[in-house]
Amino acid sequence: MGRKFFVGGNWKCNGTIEEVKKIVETLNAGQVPSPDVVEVVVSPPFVFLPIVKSLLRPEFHVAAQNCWVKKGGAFTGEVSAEMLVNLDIPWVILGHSERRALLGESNEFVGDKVAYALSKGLKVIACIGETLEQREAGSTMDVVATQTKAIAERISDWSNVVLAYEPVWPIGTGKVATPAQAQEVHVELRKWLHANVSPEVAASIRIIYGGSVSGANCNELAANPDVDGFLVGGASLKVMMSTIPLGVW
Ligand code: G2H
Repeated sequence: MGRKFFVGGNWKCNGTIEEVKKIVETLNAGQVPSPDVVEVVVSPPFVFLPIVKSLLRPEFHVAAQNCWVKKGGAFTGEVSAEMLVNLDIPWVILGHSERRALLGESNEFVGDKVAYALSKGLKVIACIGETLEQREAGSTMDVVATQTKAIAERISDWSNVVLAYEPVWPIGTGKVATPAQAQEVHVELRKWLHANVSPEVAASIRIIYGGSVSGANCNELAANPDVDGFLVGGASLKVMMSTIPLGVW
């Protein structure tokens, strides 16, 4: 069976209740193919998850942008996987480069988070990607393989994981990776998974691209056979998701 196209909107730390309602309204009015063809998931900040979930059309789903690495308790400021499950939030984004860079989340910590979230029944959008220095040093594949390995060492079932390849240098910069650059890394990631996890996982896992995706570049990116969707940041706030889908499916 083919891999279902996945479009995620990562709203990051943005929005007011009024803005969030407006985005949801536009999304709900969008012309989107059946959920059998495309999966749409939006990721508002924690505080807006319940309202977005309650207002969003039922075939669209929500994702948290993070969760704690283990069972909740005395961890001030954190939100546990159990809480997300309790609120019926099906997805969580883990390992985003902004958290890796700004909050010092290591590969191992992200791997632990992915394993714990999956063990609680959440589906995970696991982010990986290299910095500009790493790309220029020719170590892109080493970096993303090491990040993926830290996850692979901790989980055995990949069926609830979407891998988001998000090179750091095009994030929020408008400097999108070329379709060929995205395809190249996605292919290498599939080869890595084939050799180190299993041929089945390599063939079935959705590898999506993130980093300045917009209405202007999504068609070209999506034309690559190994690009199974997008994680869209800035442009999803401009309600681009109501137009992206029309281009890519
Ligand atoms: C990468 C992406 C969404 P943007 O962070 O995760 O954001 O599309 O703004 O580069």
